[in-house]
Amino acid sequence: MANDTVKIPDSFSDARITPDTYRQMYERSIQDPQGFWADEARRLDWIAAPAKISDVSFDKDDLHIRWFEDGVLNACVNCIDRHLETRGNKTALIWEGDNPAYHHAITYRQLFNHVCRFANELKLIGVKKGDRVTIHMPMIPEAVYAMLACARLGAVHSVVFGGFSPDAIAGRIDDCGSDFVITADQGVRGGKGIPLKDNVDRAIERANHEVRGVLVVKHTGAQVDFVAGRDHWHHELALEVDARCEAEPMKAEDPLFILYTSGSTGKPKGVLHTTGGYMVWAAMTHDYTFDHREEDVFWCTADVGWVTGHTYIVYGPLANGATSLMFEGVPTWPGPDRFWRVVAKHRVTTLYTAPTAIRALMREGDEPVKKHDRSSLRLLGSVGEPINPEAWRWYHEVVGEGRCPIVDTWWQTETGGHLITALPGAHALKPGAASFPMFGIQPALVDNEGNRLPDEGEQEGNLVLLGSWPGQMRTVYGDHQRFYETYFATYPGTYFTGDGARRDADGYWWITGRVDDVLNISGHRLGTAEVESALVAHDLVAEAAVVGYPHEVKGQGIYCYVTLNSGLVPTEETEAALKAQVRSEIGAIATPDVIHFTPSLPKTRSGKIMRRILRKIAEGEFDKLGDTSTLADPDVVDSLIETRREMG
Ligand code: 6R9
Repeated sequence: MANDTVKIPDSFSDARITPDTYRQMYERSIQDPQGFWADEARRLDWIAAPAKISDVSFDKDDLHIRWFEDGVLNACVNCIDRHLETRGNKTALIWEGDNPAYHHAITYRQLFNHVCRFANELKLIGVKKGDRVTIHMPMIPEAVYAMLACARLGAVHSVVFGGFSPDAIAGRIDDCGSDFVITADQGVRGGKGIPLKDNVDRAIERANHEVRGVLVVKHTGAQVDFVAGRDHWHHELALEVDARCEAEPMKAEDPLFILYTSGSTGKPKGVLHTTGGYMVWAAMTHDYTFDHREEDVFWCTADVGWVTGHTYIVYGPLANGATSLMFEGVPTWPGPDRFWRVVAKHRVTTLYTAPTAIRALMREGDEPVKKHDRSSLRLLGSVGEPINPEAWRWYHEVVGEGRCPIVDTWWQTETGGHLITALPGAHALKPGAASFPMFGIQPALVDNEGNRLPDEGEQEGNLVLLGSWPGQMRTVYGDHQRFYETYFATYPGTYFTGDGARRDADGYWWITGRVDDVLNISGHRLGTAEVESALVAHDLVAEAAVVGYPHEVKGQGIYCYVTLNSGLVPTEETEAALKAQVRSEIGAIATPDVIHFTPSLPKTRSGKIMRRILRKIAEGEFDKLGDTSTLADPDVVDSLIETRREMG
């Protein structure tokens, strides 16, 4: 089932990238990178066009990555000013509030005014080029104004997701030494208030680094404390500034932003992206992957606190003069049909979301989807984790009415934008396959000893990338040594992704999951994602997470956490049926040892399942769960432990 393909629909026969153009452009991007990237760089407006294309070394003693080094540009100008002449009255942002009654559109001209004012306010409180500015905001247009205002001044933003705790914010303020914070009184999600300003206050108290200025956006009007001299209302400063602000000319390799992301060890890393290369990558991938058309309404459902929000709500779409939809709420509030109401209301053409959301919505059945008009949709996207074929098919058949291709985009915070993805007019689709490399990307596989696996035929191994691409992160902020150790020490000379992958006989790439999640059952390698996909393919199952645990005979056993569709009560029959399901989908070797039914799984606020915790619970090491502060709902853990104890 996972291997049948879905042909390129006729509606994409005139796509930007066809099978032939893909082949030609990919070939050129590898054979003539200078020429290819010089051409792609022209999609931006440069103050000084770059003559030097790249200067890269992954060597231990000389690790450096530079693209378009002698070019000069401003990212904000590329997202706004250059569109004013032809797209001044075009909608840049559509904002859909948590409350479905609230929504509005912001044109490029209005965006220009808002961002310039915001930038002038930042100047007023002392922000200068090169300063780090922490942004802790709800999903409101002011979050975008804040990011672009920083970019306009050459200040480096560090967006910290609105769901993070005061401790997490404090750690990030300290790590990059940010003197300024931009926040709002409150956020709202699913009708509930989130005390952002209070959290920032507590973070500043706990941080070692002294924060000099806080700019606060009034959103809900909730009562908040103010520290005189430090805190400023945005709407008050807005009265004192004008709506024009010169943009700072930036060198291509000047930093654009820092974004913190978790690794397998240590505290979160500050991933640093610079201006020229990142902007080329954001604009190019948004354009090609989503076959961007002028009249598109592009909805990326991520939060701007994650890289997906940075690249595909803000920088990519706006660099291309697109209409980008920004949603404050959650998929199932006030009802299970919220997503589809938004699609119908704003005539969304391109929907880009995560498998975890798709599975949650799938649980609600087809009716909430089908009662809304989805005729505007032409393309669907997936990001964040491997998508199981079952969810893929539902997304394709029910949501997209079988009309809309799905681009399954594999990439990372570190990569800036898509690296392996299907292109809707270029590739027949295989459900669950990330498919083919983006231009300039050379994926390769290595075994655990670091040996390159052949570039021909079916292979599975650790995914590395040969060479650089413009959107690649440049360093771990303040810790270049860690940058080397994390990504270049494992398989010297290559960038190690931390993911496992399989290339099938047709050359399609399948991401098998983080290699730290790979199971070894009686000496056989098995992707946790494969087992999960088999479980989720069962009619009764909504979601599953699989981890390894020590097993006397087999080395590792397979421990499956399973959430059934709403309203179902697990029985012995269910358990037997699921084991049989996995056995029949993969083979006897993959038969689950333990099935642990649970009403929900421990997830980060971005929806990633926290496997580290699941592994510890499976191992019975309840006192070694580590940091659970980033969980969306910490109570889940207690109930998992209780059930685990009962299971013995
Ligand atoms: C963009 C983003 C990166 C990790 C990555 C991989 C997983 C992301 C995926 C995918 C399979 C996809 N991942 N997209 N796995 N198919 N389409 O999510 O960045 O939060 O840094 O996570 O997510 O394991 O290594 P980030």
